[in-house]
Amino acid sequence: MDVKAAVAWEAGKPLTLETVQLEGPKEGEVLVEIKATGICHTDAYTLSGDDPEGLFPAILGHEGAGIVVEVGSGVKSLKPGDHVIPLYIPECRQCEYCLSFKTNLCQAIRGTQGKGLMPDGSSRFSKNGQMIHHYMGTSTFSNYTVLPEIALAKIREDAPFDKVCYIGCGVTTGLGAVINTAKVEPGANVVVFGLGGIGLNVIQGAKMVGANKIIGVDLNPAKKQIAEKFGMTHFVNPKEIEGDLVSYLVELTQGGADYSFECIGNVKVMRQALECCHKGWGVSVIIGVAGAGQEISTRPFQLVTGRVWKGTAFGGAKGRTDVPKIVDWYMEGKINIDDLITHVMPVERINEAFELMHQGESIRTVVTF
Ligand code: NAD
Ligand code: AHE
Ligand code: ZN
Repeated sequence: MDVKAAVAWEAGKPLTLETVQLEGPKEGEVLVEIKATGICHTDAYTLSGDDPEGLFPAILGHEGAGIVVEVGSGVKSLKPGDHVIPLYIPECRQCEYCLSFKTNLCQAIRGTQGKGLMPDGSSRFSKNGQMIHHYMGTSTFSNYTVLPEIALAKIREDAPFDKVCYIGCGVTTGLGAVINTAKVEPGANVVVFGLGGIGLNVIQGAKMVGANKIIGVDLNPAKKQIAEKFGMTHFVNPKEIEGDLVSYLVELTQGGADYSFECIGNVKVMRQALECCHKGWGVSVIIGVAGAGQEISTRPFQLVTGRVWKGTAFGGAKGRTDVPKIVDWYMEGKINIDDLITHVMPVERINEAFELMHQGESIRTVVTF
């Protein structure tokens, strides 16, 4: 069928809105009509050319929500009409990783997904016979997309697509980093580096679990007001600090953060995030994604003296199990998504959405089809 998609033809170039061809679902696959999708910094990262797994041409996008249109043979858990959120980390419930109950990193289809292909090794997208890659197994910058059944979370039908699409990445990543990965306890002091679409959800999660000091660090002073609304107790702009930022944060937390989160993708900041943690027990969680060739470093002494460096993907959430619950939290008013979606626009204006992110003017932009 012909579908409407924003295509990334090459790194560093704007997306172009095109009519492309999409093949129907094969065995174990599902055709989904995407109703809305958020723009995450990871989409911009891959488009920039910094992603070592970045492939072109591709249809980017991994923060969507939509409706099942058709299912391929063998699909049991979904039917046409079901409302779904695509998962860039699937949950097969069968692989060694899923069965370990130690990680959310289901590996059932990771190999082909990283090559921009469906599990059978081919792409469903093309333009006049030229193959176009899938992205993160989701390709939500298209009004229709095909996904494996194991990469779809079924959600309640009264949830608005243009809000809950954000649960497909940013909301779950931020809340999950606090709840699943760090397991922040009531009374803990928390430092969050980067108050964008992810960091503000870390703040929301820290407030939810009863953290004491919730310190936000960002170069953009405009982030202070919104972060306070979500529970930040102290704002630190590194440009306004005299002297060393790490020492400043250790003093502000009277000994160091119990938990810190890097939500930027800057390896220098990752080091600061580790080193501002409390001696003996502080845990620093890396969420930000850094470009090809970038490496983190610190003195081993930082770890010898009890600080712990961890990372998290999709907040440690198991998508088919956890995403429907987070949708319920939103529908029950337990979490705030609406105030983080600062812009909504038709897909025709998708390049403007990237621009707003780069200018620091949006938290999340959602594009609709
Ligand atoms: P964003 O652009 O919305 O937010 C980034 C924020 O960092 C902005 O507020 C910016 O002002 C601030 N910032 C930039 N440089 C800074 C510095 N040196 N010091 C302090 N603040 C600084 O991005 P986002 O969508 O929130 O994504 C954040 C990061 O998380 C990206 O690297 C993204 O790729 C990554 N990410 C990872 C996962 C995961 O599963 N691990 C999921 C989603 C996003
Ligand atoms: N191809 C990138 C990987 C980037 C990355 O770490 N992605 C996260 C999700 S970011 C969502 O906004 C992730 O899920 N990682 C686990 C995985 O298996 O990719 C690179 O840098 O190589
Ligand atoms: Zn994302």
